[in-house]
Amino acid sequence: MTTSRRKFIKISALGLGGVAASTSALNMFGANTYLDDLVKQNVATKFKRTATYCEVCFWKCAAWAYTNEEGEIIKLKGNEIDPHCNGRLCPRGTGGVGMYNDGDRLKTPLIRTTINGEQTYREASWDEALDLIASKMKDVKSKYGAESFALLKHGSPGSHLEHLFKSYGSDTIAEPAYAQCRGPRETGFGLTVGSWIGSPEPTDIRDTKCLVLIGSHIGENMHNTQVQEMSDAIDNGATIITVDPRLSTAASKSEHWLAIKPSTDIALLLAWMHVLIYENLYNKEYVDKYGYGLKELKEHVKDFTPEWAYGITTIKPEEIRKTARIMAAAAPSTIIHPGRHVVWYGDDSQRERAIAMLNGLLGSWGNRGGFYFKEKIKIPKYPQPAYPTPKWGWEEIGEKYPYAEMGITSELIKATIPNENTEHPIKGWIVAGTNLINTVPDREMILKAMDALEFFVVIDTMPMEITGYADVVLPECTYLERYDGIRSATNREPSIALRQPVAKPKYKSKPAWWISKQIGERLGLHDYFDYNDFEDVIKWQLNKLGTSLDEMKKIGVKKFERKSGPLFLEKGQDYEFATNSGKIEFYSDELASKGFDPMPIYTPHPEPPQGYYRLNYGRSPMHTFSRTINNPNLSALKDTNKLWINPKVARILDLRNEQVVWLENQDGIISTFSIKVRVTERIRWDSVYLYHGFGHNDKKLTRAFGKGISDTEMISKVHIDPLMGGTGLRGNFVKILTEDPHKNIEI
Ligand SMILES: Nc1nc2c(c(=O)[nH]1)N[C@H]1C(S)=C(S)[C@@H](COP(=O)(O)OP(=O)(O)OC[C@H]3O[C@@H](n4cnc5c(=O)[nH]c(N)nc54)[C@H](O)[C@@H]3O)O[C@H]1N2
Ligand SMILES: Nc1nc2c(c(=O)[nH]1)N[C@H]1C(S)=C(S)[C@@H](COP(=O)(O)OP(=O)(O)OC[C@H]3O[C@@H](n4cnc5c(=O)[nH]c(N)nc54)[C@H](O)[C@@H]3O)O[C@H]1N2
Ligand code: SF4
Ligand SMILES: [Mo]
Repeated sequence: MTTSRRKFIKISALGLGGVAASTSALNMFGANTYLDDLVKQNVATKFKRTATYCEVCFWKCAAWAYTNEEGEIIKLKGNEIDPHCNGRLCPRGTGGVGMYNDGDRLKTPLIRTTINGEQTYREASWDEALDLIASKMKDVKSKYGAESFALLKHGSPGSHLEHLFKSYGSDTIAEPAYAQCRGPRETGFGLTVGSWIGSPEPTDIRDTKCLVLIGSHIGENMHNTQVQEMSDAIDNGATIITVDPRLSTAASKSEHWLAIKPSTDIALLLAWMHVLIYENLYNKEYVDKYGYGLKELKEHVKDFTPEWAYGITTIKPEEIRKTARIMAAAAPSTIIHPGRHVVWYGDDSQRERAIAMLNGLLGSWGNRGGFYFKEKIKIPKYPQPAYPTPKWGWEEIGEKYPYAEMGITSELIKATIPNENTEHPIKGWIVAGTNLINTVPDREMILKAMDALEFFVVIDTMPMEITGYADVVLPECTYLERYDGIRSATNREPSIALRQPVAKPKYKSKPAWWISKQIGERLGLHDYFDYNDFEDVIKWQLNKLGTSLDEMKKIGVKKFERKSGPLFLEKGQDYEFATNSGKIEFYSDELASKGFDPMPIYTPHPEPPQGYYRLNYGRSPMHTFSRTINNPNLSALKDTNKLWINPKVARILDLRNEQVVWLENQDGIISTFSIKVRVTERIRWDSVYLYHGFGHNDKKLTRAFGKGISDTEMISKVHIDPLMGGTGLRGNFVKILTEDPHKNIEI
């Protein structure tokens, strides 16, 4: 093992982490060493530590927040016993305190008003804003039914609002973490092994011998324990195989980087299955016992040889064979990682199914070094009446997708635009914790929908793009200033974590639980909010769980014993998978009966027209989506994105490093802002690449405004997954403009 490999994406105990930690990162996190020095000098007792969990992304790492005598938050540190972080926060998590300190935060409720013919916001009191919202919700309910008020949400605030909506009678609810994120993988794995992957993923990376990443860029995708476990796996000699058209950080640390032609992954997956089956390398004992439909699969992949796949994927046949043999040799301690943001080309549930099937052939599901059987603690429900049953909800609106198991954001938005279906009108929205403008593709559609709304509320911490369209804007306080629901997530062993206020809410901001309760009471829903403070709810729940708020304040995280049985299958154990056949389904009768392909097939996708390049995007290690770009700590580490261009393309177009360019997509959409070029071999010549989340166009974001290009702005075409409605985002093409297209136009 070389040292450079060992250094791979370690998240250090100080929270300074990541491959991309630069000198400026070191300076920036220098603030933490101050505290550590004090701890060493034994004066740390002056600092108070308060338990919380991070909200900078959805891994929800449990943390200790240290405050000084003035009550200022000095530092965030991972909770040592937390299985989500093992005592280490990623750089974004450490920088979370910047969310609290950001002077650009929303400070007071705002109500849209017109002054001298100009629309603007005026400051309002909480009472006025809440009264207005409640009266509009009553209005919509009496005119159209509660169902016509929709909730678009993400993250912790979403659950409080969801409770309000369900009490009020609406299940017209959706979140981008489904149809713009992981939906297809839940469908693909659900149909094949009978289980959602969920979050955190039940991948036993720390004990794996072979980890295969299909466009999953762990290391830039900073999901904490996965990065840590991958680093350990590399130290322990695991083989990493990365399939990515870009030399991602993970790819650069891999023994095998397969620089696949974008959109052709299913062909590779089929060829791998061909090799495993026809070279008799699959896990025969496991497949005989737990598999269903191998015979059909064998016939199906007969002609999908590595030579066939080579013509499609550009990956050499010997490379396909070699990597298949490596996976088989390591099996069942092999993981073909499901990925997470998997809405790519519209056939995503089928690609995920192919991934699940490969894992099945290798015997990875339920085996050490593969996938473990996850478990979580059910949080007892605080006493309340049953929710009313809505007449319709997210399932009834828009196009129907048989395997959609949650609301589809884009369908809900589309259905808001007045259409011939008058049965399910959507007239009001509350948007909480999601910046739809930078999150959901097809901006024109979103603008039209917002235009058609009778009433529109946004609950956010920051003046993001979406807030500018609302009738009422409510400032939520940050996660460091509030209680939220007890964290309970699946893991190797169940655990819970506490979030409580570390500091008093700044300005006039308030927590989402309070906002929901206030609106609920104004709607006469007192019985659903039968507590004074959310603390009461948490206290009650913790007592039911055999602990207490006092104990949780001391420990932050509590682990529980597993009750569902061992982590892995015993040798020869009888086991029923939660599929129709009770087995891992290589062939799906269920899909066939609904008119879908019972086994995945490869279909070619549109290619970039002459002069255009495929728009590829991904995660910046120092940021979460668009939400952290303005964060003072994190923008100091990375304040803009760049456009990665292959040297061949740079030569053809005569582009240099740092040159300023603009983008125009296949539908003639031109980027609002410019971006600097980064010429690099790390991206294929048929694509360009940029980090997601940049290109903010709200001037109130003083650090983020106008920095870089928003990938979302360039995505106007979506390829919809016919199984579950996911919006494939990777079929957009851009050309590079070297002249300012906005000359003489003020933005
Ligand atoms: N083009 C493109 N689109 C994508 C993706 C992509 O890579 N490219 N990724 C997709 C994926 S995987 C996902 S999961 C989604 C994510 O989608 P979103 O979660 O919508 O992503 P953000 O843009 O970060 O928007 C979060 C919003 O919540 C606000 N916020 C942050 N903390 C709080 C809080 O505590 N309370 C409240 N009320 N608001 C808060 C932020 O200020 C911000 O406005 O985006 C999807 N969309
Ligand atoms: N730092 C950071 N970490 C995050 C987040 C964040 O905002 N910031 N968000 C979190 C969330 S909610 C999610 S869903 C995950 C998403 O994280 P992942 O699921 O790991 O990543 P994606 O964004 O889907 O993948 C981007 C990679 O896919 C490659 N790619 C593009 N096209 C193709 C193709 O056709 N085939 C193949 N094989 N590869 C392709 C790109 O080159 C890039 O390397 O990240 C999570 N972690
Ligand atoms: S992975 Fe990082 S940003 Fe996400 S919850 Fe953990 S510390 Fe916070
Ligand atoms: Mo996501």
